[in-house]
Amino acid sequence: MSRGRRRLLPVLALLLVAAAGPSSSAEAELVFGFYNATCPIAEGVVFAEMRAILQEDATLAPSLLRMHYHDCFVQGCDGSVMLRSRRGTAERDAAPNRSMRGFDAVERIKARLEMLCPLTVSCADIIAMAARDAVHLSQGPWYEVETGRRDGNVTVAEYAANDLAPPDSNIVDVKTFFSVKSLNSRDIAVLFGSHSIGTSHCAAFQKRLYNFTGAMDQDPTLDARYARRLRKLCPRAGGRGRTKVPIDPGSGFTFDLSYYRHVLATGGLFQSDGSLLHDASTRGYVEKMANASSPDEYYKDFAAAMVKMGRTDVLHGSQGEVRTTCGVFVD
Ligand code: HEM
Ligand SMILES: *[C@@H]1O[C@H](CO)[C@@H](O)[C@H](O)[C@H]1NC(C)=O
Ligand SMILES: *[C@@H]1O[C@H](CO)[C@@H](O)[C@H](O)[C@H]1NC(C)=O
Ligand SMILES: *[C@@H]1O[C@H](CO)[C@@H](O)[C@H](O)[C@H]1NC(C)=O
Ligand SMILES: *[C@@H]1O[C@H](CO)[C@@H](O)[C@H](O)[C@H]1NC(C)=O
Ligand SMILES: CC(=O)N[C@H]1CO[C@H](CO)[C@@H](O)[C@@H]1O
Repeated sequence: MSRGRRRLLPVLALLLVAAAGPSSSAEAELVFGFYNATCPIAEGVVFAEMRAILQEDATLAPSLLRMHYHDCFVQGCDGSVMLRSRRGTAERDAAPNRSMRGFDAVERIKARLEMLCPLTVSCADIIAMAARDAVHLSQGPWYEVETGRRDGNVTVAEYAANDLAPPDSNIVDVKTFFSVKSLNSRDIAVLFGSHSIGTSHCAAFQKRLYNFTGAMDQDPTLDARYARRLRKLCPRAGGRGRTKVPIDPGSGFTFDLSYYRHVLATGGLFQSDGSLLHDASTRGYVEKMANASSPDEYYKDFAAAMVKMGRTDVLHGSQGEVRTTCGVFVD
């Protein structure tokens, strides 16, 4: 699909949502402690499993945080990010998902919960709780997660390609993709702080280094010293494409404010990170958090934005289902 058409899709979706009246996220019926009565140990089990999982592989923390974002943006937070297709047509087969990890971790948590509370805790809720625990176990805040999501059984690869902003997005594109999900400029500035943890393959930002406008040039908004470092890590030929670099160099596994300092000083790793500087309101937030002496205010904002993102087009009540396995084959 051409770039132009791809960018139009969210705009069309936005018009449809506007025409249909209040978005379903406004009617979501999630609560804190949905499993209080039916599986009171649910949150504790997820946390204990997450701690064990991250002890074995600490690099899965950012992957599980990212999974919640991908789950929520593609067809709502309905666990469909986990579904599998033998024909390669599931969300997780789409280009933005190629670098996703953590599917086995979710399945491991699910298996444990099936032993303790069969057919009770949805995959979508497990992903939301795991994302929260991943942040907390990366020295970030702990916040209450709303629960009560049910799982969808539909997955369409094209939705992932259409609903997830590509890393070369400018701020106008980013705002379009997020407003379709009822998330505003402030939510964008706050949620992007998730890039305080985790890594990226060179492919996601290589164009900025070698062929920005198609004239074999470099992105002028990228700090020259940082660009030089990135060119060393990611040579033009791309190697075997497996190299990963921290999105927030220097503190890539600690959930902190250094992401904002990094973006302000260098223009960030992805164009979409740097794009925060090209809009007065998002830039204001970056500057504020880059200068903040304590992360407390950011932690509060982050918790609120995650709860809001976690309400995106959820299934609840008798909608959807609760499965025994998250990654079932749909075809
Ligand atoms: C315009 C929006 C966004 C874009 C373009 C974007 C793009 C990307 C890209 C390209 C990667 C690297 C993938 C790879 O090559 O391995 C990445 C990683 C990551 N993203 Fe985002 N992202 C966006 C928003 C978000 C949001 C809203 C969150 C969380 C709420 C998030 C959390 C993460 C995390 C934690 C990682 C690290 C994953 C890992 O280390 O496995 N991102 N993102
Ligand atoms: C579950 O228990 C917590 C802590 O007591 C409480 O804050 C929350 O409102 C309860 N939720 C439900 C749905 O009962
Ligand atoms: C640089 O970008 C232009 C325009 O997108 C493209 O035609 C050209 O093949 C690219 N060159 C290299 C070496 O990637
Ligand atoms: C934060 O620091 C930057 C650069 O050091 C400065 O330009 C900006 O005005 C500061 N913002 C606030 C809110 O203090
Ligand atoms: C998907 O879930 C709906 C209920 O939400 C159910 O009616 C339908 O039979 C399910 N389809 C499959 C293939 O499981
Ligand atoms: C983890 C995962 O399922 N990755 C898939 C992403 O998409 C590619 C290309 O379709 C698949 O080959 C991967 O298996």
